[in-house]
Amino acid sequence: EGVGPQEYTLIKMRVLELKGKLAGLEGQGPVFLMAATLRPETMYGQTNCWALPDGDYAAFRGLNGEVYIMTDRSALNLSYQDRMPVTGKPEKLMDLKGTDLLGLPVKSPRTHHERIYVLPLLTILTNKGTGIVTSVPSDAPDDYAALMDLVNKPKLREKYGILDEWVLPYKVIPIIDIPGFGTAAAEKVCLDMKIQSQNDTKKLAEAKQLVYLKGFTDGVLIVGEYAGKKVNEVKTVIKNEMIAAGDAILYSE
Ligand code: A2H
Repeated sequence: EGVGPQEYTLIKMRVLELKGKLAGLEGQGPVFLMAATLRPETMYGQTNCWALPDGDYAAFRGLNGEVYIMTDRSALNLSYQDRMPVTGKPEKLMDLKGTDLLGLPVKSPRTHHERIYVLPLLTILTNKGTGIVTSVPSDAPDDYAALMDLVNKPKLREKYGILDEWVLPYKVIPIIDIPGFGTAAAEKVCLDMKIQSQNDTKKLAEAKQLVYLKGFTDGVLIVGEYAGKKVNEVKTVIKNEMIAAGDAILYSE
């Protein structure tokens, strides 16, 4: 953990169908899950989005008549960063549990698939970021391990009411070449280290260290308009483009 604030990019994932409890948001404007990431340049490789089933979330009035879904804590922080209509007073439209979010189809910027689904990640901390996490199994060991849990364990899918078609068609998408690690570094490291599940936290911490550093210093994008460029040269450019396009906002804590 560093000293001083951490800056995240919040990726705005548009909810495509207001199902279940979210039907109550009909007519309130476009609804977005606000996923906190340190790696905005990896959005090309998203296969799904994560929420904590037991987590407490809520829908808030965002900027430009939009609706943001995130935790209370992150909404309050964001309002003090002048990225909510009223400073220090987020307007809550409804309370939500993570289970209300599971199975929602979302459209996410720079993502290969037109729709990806919200799936359960059990290791999400609600005191960090927004509690919503974007999943890039090619480059994030946590994401790879959690996706494999769902792919390989029908009982786990059943427990959370996750349909096969929300999970099984979504394969790892190679997006960054890291010399020595190949084009799906997180998958390689998880297989090499024989990581068995998302709960293998000790090994996952090591795996993350490995890929994260290497990916940033030596990684080369192999997809999108910056294919052939080094990650550390285009990360900020991609982040700023998404912000300018209204697809992302900054958030610090
Ligand atoms: B990263 P740090 Cl491709 N609980 O985004 C658990 N994990 C969370 C979280 C929460 N509340 N909020 C965000 N995160 C994840 C992409 C990514 C990330 C890649 C590679 C590495 C990576 C796609 N998932 O993070 O503790 C998010 O996953 C490696 C550190 O603030 C976010 O960035 O350092 C990262 O953890 C923030 O973790």
